[in-house]
Amino acid sequence: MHKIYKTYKPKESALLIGVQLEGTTNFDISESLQELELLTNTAEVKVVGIEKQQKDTPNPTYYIGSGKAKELRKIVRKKHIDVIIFDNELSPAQNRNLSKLTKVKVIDRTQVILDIFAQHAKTRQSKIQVELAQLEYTLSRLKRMWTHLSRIEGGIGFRGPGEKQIEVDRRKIRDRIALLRKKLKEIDRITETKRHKRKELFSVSLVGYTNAGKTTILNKLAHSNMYTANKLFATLDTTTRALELNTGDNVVLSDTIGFIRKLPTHLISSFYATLKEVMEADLLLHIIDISHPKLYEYIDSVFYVLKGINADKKDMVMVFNKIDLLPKYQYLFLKKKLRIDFANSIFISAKNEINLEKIKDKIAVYVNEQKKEIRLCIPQKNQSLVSFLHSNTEILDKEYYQTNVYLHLRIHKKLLHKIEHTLEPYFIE
Ligand SMILES: Nc1nc2c(ncn2[C@@H]2O[C@H](COP(=O)(O)OP(=O)(O)OP(=O)(O)O)[C@@H](O)[C@H]2O)c(=O)[nH]1
Ligand SMILES: [Mg+2]
Repeated sequence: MHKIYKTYKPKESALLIGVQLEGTTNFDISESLQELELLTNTAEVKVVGIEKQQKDTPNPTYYIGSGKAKELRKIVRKKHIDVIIFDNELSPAQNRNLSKLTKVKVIDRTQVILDIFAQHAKTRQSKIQVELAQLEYTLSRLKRMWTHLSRIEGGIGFRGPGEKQIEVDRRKIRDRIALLRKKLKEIDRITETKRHKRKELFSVSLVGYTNAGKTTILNKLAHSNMYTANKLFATLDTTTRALELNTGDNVVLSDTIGFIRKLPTHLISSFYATLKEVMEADLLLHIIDISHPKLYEYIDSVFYVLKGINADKKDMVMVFNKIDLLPKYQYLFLKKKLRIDFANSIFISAKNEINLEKIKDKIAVYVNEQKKEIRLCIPQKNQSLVSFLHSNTEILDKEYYQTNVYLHLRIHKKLLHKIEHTLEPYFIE
């Protein structure tokens, strides 16, 4: 049994706070707060107020100025706020001082994200990964002199092993982390065997900002029925489906967890196993919601996360999705600009099934690059090999002569590598 806490207090009321520090613009902070609001809603907590403050440097006691902190106390009472959510990262001391002053719990963006993950974790693997991320987060806070949060109970930010963690000492947390890592390794060993079986197939991974439409694309292309939602982090587990291209080639297509700005590092490291599919992919399809005003920043955040897992140099196709949401002329204008900025791009609507075939054709181009032409002379009596080659390679030419069959074919390099020893006696070029 995992300690992820699944029953939550729905409809807690939250007050969001963002501080505009030196070097950030008012637009940046508004945009970031808007996303925090979406995250908070996804965590099923109601946002009843948003406060902004401009400050050159954070106040050591409260992060915000002390006048503003007292003002918060009044707002909390007046609007019956249950939780204050900071867009900026507070030190444990600032957090404690603020919750003492306002008498409600104070959490930050990372905790909201961890909370959503706790709610969305369905499989054993993702549950362990979420618990691991929560513990790593707590441990890093403990290191920064967390004492305790008395009288503050449950709800957002304190789901999962939350309350218990605070009581147990660091040693226990470390032991638990070690145990979870071991469990993950075991699961990874099993999935690794499955992955190994698929290794000869070309693998394509869908990556992108959360809510861009990755799962919808997988469902449409591979005729599957995975959960999609207008929510952040609807998908936490990696799903893999077979996909047949128009050339007759089979590839594997996998969908995984979405990325977000300021994705907590604990999450990236905990979800390492889930992201393995991305790290080992032959091709990445980077899915972008073209209708989002901040699409360039979203693209940057995705590259940032990819870099963190060493996958930013892989072959990549930019897939701009949701073109149905843009007015025609805005779409045409944007498309022209995006084509200049990203040479390798396609424009689709997964929902309305526009240009989905282009994705398959694009994958086929990459698959073709990975193929090699070879010529073989095989004895006709080796029928099983000949028919295997017929169904798994592209036959360019075939000729029977005496007791042999001559084959000129195009074979995937991975498959060639795998069966090279079998073909060895028959190579003629
Ligand atoms: N209008 C429109 N909506 C779309 C399109 N593609 C996906 N959506 C919607 O966008 C929302 C998110 O889609 P998902 O497929 O769940 O997105 P995702 O990238 O898998 O998101 P996460 O798993 O949360 O990271 C859903 O409500 C979809 O119905 C599209 O082409 N047009
Ligand atoms: Mg998804």
